[in-house]
Amino acid sequence: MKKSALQKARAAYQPKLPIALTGPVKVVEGRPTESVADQAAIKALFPNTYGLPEIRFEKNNTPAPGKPVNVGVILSGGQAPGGHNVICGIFDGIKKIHRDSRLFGFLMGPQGLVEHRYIELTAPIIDEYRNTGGFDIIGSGRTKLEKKDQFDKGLEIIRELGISALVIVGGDDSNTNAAILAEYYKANNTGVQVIGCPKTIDGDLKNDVIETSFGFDTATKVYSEVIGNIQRDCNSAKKYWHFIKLMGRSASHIALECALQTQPNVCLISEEIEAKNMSLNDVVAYIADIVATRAADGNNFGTVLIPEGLIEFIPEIKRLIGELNELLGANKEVVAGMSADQLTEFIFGHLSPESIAVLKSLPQDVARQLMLDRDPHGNVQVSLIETEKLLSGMVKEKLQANNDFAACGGKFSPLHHFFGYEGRCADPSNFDADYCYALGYNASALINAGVTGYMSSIRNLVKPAVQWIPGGIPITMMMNIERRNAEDKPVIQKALVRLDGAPFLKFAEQRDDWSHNTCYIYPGPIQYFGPAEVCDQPSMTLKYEHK
Ligand code: FBP
Repeated sequence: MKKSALQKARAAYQPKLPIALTGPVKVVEGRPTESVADQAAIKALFPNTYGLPEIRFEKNNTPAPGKPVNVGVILSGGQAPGGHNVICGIFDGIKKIHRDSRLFGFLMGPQGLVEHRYIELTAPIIDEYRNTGGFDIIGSGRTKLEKKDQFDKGLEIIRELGISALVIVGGDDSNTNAAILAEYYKANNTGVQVIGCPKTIDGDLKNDVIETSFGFDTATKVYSEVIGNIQRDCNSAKKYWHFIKLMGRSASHIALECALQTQPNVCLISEEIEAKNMSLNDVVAYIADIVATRAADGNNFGTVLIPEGLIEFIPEIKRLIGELNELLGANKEVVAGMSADQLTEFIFGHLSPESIAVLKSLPQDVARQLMLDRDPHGNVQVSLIETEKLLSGMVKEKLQANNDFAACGGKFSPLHHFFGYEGRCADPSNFDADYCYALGYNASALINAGVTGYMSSIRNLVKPAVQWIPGGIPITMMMNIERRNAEDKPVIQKALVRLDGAPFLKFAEQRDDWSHNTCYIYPGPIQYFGPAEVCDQPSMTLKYEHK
């Protein structure tokens, strides 16, 4: 693989490890845990992996000789910067335990395990990928690992390769599946451990014990750089309104973090819109009002950040999606072979009159996406819905009906952007490079400790990396029961933006100033080499949450 000069220099970067992981470790067990909600139901579903204690690793001065271990790794779901370093960390960790340990990578996500497609990850391969972005070392996929025949098929190759532990690197859905797999392998006395790693740029896999998922830091820094560049352009020409949709699925963490980094004129937070019960019209009126006020001050330009999941949080659309999920989930067999037209007719024949009215009020392509496009986990594919165009079109209509806007010579020229894929495979920031390497290295310590059903956890992340605290969290501890596709399912609770949390409150106290005055910040590109205050800073979300 040909490398750029930066990549060559970057390959030599040695990620920092928490001090506790720099030598042999001892396991310190905490108290038994409970799931975040629905304790009885989760306990009944996970009789072998429920209630396990949290684990912390401390430095051990008496090294214990390790045995060789064969480990399998799977990258699951959307790409996130730093995934390669998780794999490098696992590799270095198991080699440290014993030099004859081996690492196998299953290709293109969980399906690789089921279909027995894999490669052995040897030192020359690993060295090619240190500190690089992307998941291309083994590829990723969104297959849902949830059925007994998939688990049994996986076990065949696990046995053939002498694998005793599997590391699943994924978001909330993939780690939910990791917990189910861990329970199944434990219940059947297979001796195969399953360890999860918290990945997703969306930042929604976090809680009291997992401070952040990896990839969020780099992705938001990449988007903030580009938003900053747009704002500088916008402030130079003073003629466009930029509507910028940002990835992040349901949660608005990415939009909020980018707003804190760049201070745009408008940033919508889906969770707030739902809490205030704002209709689509209310949201449009809010933006149009800011556009008109800025126009009255002679500022016919600005920036609007839109979280990609916004549409799901507008109460009338949320109700519609809920009804669609129930309807399609309860009629899986009936709708299975239907053409798009037949399905549309079926849906219109069964929805409530209110939801039909909402569906009809939406542009045709948006209505179609809500009805027909779902990912394998049943999620609406919000990244495909052009909310930025929907909103700017409606804002334009509202402004045309506003005489004051015309009277002050207001012009409204919107431009549209969607930032998502641009940031998911960027070379990891120093934070993500260190965090991911530590997560992987720590996963090898969990394997060596003989546990299963745990998520690799590194805490104290606002401190320098050497002070980070490594350990493991039972995945069942993060679970509750939720309605998915017309069924009650055990799932890891998704972390949405908390309206009483420090990052949102910080934003809320400043946003009026940002709307009416022009207070843009231009963060510039990620710096990999240089002073720690420029290169080694965690996200603002993490700083405010753990101050
Ligand atoms: P994960 O939750 O699997 O990490 O994926 C996150 C994400 O990047 C979302 O922000 C986005 O909505 C989705 O993936 C896009 O999916 P795809 O890569 O399948 O287009």
